[in-house]
Amino acid sequence: MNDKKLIVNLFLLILFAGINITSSAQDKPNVIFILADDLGYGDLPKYGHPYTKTPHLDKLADEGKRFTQGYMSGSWCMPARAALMTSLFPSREFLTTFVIDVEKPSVTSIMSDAGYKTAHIGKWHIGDNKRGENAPPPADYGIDLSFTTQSTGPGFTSKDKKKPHYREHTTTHYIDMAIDFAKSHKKDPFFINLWLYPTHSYIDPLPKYLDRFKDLEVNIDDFESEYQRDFLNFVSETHDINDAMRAYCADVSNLDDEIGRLLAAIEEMGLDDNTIIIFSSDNGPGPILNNMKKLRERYAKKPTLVNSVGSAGPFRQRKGSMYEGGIRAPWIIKWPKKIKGGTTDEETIFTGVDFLPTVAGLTGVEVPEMQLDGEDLSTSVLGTPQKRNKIQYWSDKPNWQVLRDGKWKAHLHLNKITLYDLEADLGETTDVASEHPELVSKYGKLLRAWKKEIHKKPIH
Ligand SMILES: [Ca+2]
Repeated sequence: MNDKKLIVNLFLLILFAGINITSSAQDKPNVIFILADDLGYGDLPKYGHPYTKTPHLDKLADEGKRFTQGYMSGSWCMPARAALMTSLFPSREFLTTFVIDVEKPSVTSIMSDAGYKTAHIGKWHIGDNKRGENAPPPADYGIDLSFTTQSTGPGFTSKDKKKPHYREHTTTHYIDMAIDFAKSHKKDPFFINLWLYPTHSYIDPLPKYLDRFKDLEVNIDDFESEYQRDFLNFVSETHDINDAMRAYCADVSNLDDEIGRLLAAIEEMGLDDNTIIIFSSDNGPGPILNNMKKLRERYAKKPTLVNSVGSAGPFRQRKGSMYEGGIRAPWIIKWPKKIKGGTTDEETIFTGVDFLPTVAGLTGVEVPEMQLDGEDLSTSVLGTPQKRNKIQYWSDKPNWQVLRDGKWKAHLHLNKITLYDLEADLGETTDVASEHPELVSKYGKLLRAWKKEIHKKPIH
């Protein structure tokens, strides 16, 4: 081979290698993970809400897959979000440090290492200087672009926060940023955490969304769940339930319209077919029902709090609880290229710690050697329901641990074991522990061992 031929061959080799890299990068699906805040399991029409209107999220479900046995791995913002990022139960470390360990892999660092362009836009709340000393900024977790609240990274100024309807305008701003990020990385695979504010209190809806619900008259009996009816009756004692529900529905509409705008932009860019869109919420609906007297006083003082009239669907309790109402979450996943639209998975138990390994599974990204409390459930996303291998645990408080194993949910609360059959009793109304001594013994051992393992250090 003469020199000229060698140069030509080398050139062709480099050219084809380049093409290969480009085509494999283009084959990699993009991922956009939209996380709502305090939106209840029962707050979308697809999950049974009688009044909210969410045409864009309905369409997402019609074109994707909806899970009905979905969870978060924490019952409030911080632990739930830490679990999504790390695939670790938050009570292992996070609930003592309030910072996710920057030395350990996170979903964003893993995606970044695999060649993805990564963004985190919206709430962070997994390490700031309020809770968690010297918390690293989001950029230290393999995130190329971050614009966040409750973090040590860039975000809105205190002047921005004083503007009218600041909270509502954050959503528009974040959606704009996500669209711009997708536009700038049309040719790269990208991963976006888009963690939006609605429907966390305080709600101050924009007039155009309130207008949509101005004629809504609430009939509390329209809610099938006795828990939700009891809660709405409690709110009605001090406030006009129509006003509260109109405001809440307006907030959900605002969220839905903005998500619609993002989905339309992704379609316009021609990225729809190979972009995985995931939607969920970080915990059950607010408020936390731990002290009704205090709550009544708080509502009287700050009436806008009353707008938190979200629904946990058929589940017991709300945000902050280890009952299902605190931890169940809607999960909707759309990926036109691979997922059959309009399907519902009612069997797979899908939790927050499964997010990292499942995203890796769906995108073909290798997970490094690391501790994982979740598992890759991509088979259930792409095909048929999947039986999980790992029992799922929760514990946001030292005196309350729970586990889910198949249809069974066991609680170790104040040193007592209770057992619920979630197949027969979604609302955890009937403790069947006395009928199943063998399960009480098995789960009691597991929960006590779990408690011992996670509470070597004091929690909170
Ligand atoms: Ca939350």
